[in-house]
Amino acid sequence: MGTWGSSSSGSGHRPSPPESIISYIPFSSRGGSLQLSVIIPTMNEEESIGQVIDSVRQALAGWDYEILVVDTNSKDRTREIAMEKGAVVVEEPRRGYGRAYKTGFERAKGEVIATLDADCTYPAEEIPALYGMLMERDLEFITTNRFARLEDGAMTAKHRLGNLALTLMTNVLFGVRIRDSQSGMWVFRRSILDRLVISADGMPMSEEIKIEAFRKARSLEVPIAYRRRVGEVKLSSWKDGWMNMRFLFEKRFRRQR
Ligand SMILES: Nc1nc2c(ncn2[C@@H]2O[C@H](COP(=O)(O)OP(=O)(O)OP(=O)(O)O)[C@@H](O)[C@H]2O)c(=O)[nH]1
Ligand SMILES: [Mg+2]
Repeated sequence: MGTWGSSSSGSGHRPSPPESIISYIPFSSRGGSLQLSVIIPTMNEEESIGQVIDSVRQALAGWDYEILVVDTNSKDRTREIAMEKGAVVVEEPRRGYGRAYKTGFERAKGEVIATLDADCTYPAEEIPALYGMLMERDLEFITTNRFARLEDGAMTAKHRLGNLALTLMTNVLFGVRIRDSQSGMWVFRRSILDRLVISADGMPMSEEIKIEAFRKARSLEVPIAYRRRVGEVKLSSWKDGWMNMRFLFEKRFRRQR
């Protein structure tokens, strides 16, 4: 099955035991299936989480789905609002965007998983079309390109430049062809997680899942609209940009997976 592992625990250490027996069951053969799991990672997103859940519900009326909100120590009303709106709240106290997704994947019951941020930037209304494309074209993984329809003010020039550099380097180092290596909206079959090696616990998980999927699964990048964020920015541009760049080199030259 897929290797989740946190980055590494030093030599001579025994691998830590799985958090639950469910970790032993391949993603491809887990029971209790739903059509779709929508996973939303959150950290202090009370201003926007309600609106994001509402837009997912509106888009998926009549579908057989669940919404998992994976929350890391929110000090505001994020968890309360998510519960009030009927989402399943999964508490993941360990920091990290990638960590939150790995925990969400372990809990997801959907045959297909859709992801998006809790900040109203991604178009939840496009989930059904992306799902349809996945099925009709017999794809396994779809990621999205935010640069296709970028709303005014949705991304600073600095972020745009950073994204461009990271995407270029991703393509050069891994021989893939994508336009937006940092998009956080993906729609994919849960079963492919058995094949993907996802080592990053932080923001680099976003580029890593695309690299893995584009190399190991039938994958496509699709244009979407991207909107201005609601609520406080969690990203530290220089620090996260640098970590993402460093991760690409480490994955390519050190980890050799
Ligand atoms: N559970 C969890 N969620 C996180 C963590 N870090 C970020 N998030 C969430 O992950 C999503 C992406 O984070 P953002 O701050 O929006 O990062 P970004 O989209 O790259 O940057 P913006 O352009 O500012 O939106 C948001 O919904 C955050 O609340 C974390 O450590 N744990
Ligand atoms: Mg965001």
